[in-house]
Amino acid sequence: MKLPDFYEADRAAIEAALERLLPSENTQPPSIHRSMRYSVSAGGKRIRPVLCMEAARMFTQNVEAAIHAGCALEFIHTYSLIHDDLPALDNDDLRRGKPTNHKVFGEAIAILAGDALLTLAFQTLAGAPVEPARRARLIAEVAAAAGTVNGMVGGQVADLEAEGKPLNAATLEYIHRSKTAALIRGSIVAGAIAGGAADEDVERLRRFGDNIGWAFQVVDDLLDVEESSAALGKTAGKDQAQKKATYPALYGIEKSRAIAADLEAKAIAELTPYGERAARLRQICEFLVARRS
Ligand code: GRG
Repeated sequence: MKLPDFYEADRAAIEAALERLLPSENTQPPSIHRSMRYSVSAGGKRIRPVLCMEAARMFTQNVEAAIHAGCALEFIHTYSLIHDDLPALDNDDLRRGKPTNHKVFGEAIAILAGDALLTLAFQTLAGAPVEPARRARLIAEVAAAAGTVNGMVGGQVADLEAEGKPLNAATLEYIHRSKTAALIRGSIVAGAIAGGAADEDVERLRRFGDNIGWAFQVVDDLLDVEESSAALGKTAGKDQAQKKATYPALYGIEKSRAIAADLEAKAIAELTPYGERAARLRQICEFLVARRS
């Protein structure tokens, strides 16, 4: 589906900033910098940084700090994909339409590239051009989103431990809200903080982010069933093969679609007080739920 023009413009600003922030390929030791650049530049949708920028734009014209935060979030997201693809986790060969990082650089460098991207994320946040108190809040929010307490790593652990076991709704909800929604919610909250939002707005956007991030993973589950590996740029049909905890597995396709639509509606309802100011965030929601990859 065609992305709105503003999305492409945000994405171009993010690509340029990622390029500036990553050490060049010939910086010593070159192997790790090649490996980091390979996965970051393999062509993701850049959803997290675009959400971060657009959340900030609701409160300010100056989105420089949000671009820093967005790049940090994209570094963390990319680290999670590299590690998730490793033989010890999902053991996958294809990501973003290319061979996975460990297939190209070997497992040791792939592990270290993930570690290095996580570290670079916090270095990037520490350099965000925003007053120190907000910078500290950005660091805390992003760390929590990526961490173990209702965050990405906690969700990933629950996901691994649920494999092959009988499904239940509460565990499935915890996995999706932690593994995936936490970083999406964190991107939106970071954007609001970087943009100077009042506390009440930060909390409203947190609820928005939780619901749209959760919907995003329900849609991801549906795409794994409905789309081909070529369309997704990653191996399709793996969830069922690995007996993963997914919405289609527990509720079936139709009900899962209805759940995603309901979560999208709940997310969009949080934007009501902002009227036209939130038009772009609404458009991104539509794209996230209707996407085919
Ligand atoms: C710490 C050893 C270790 C591993 C970490 C935390 C983790 C492994 C993995 C994160 C879990 C994960 C991969 C969740 C899936 C989230 C998801 C739907 C990813 C795909 O996001 P898109 O569609 O991808 O935004 P692109 O490629 O477009 O950026």
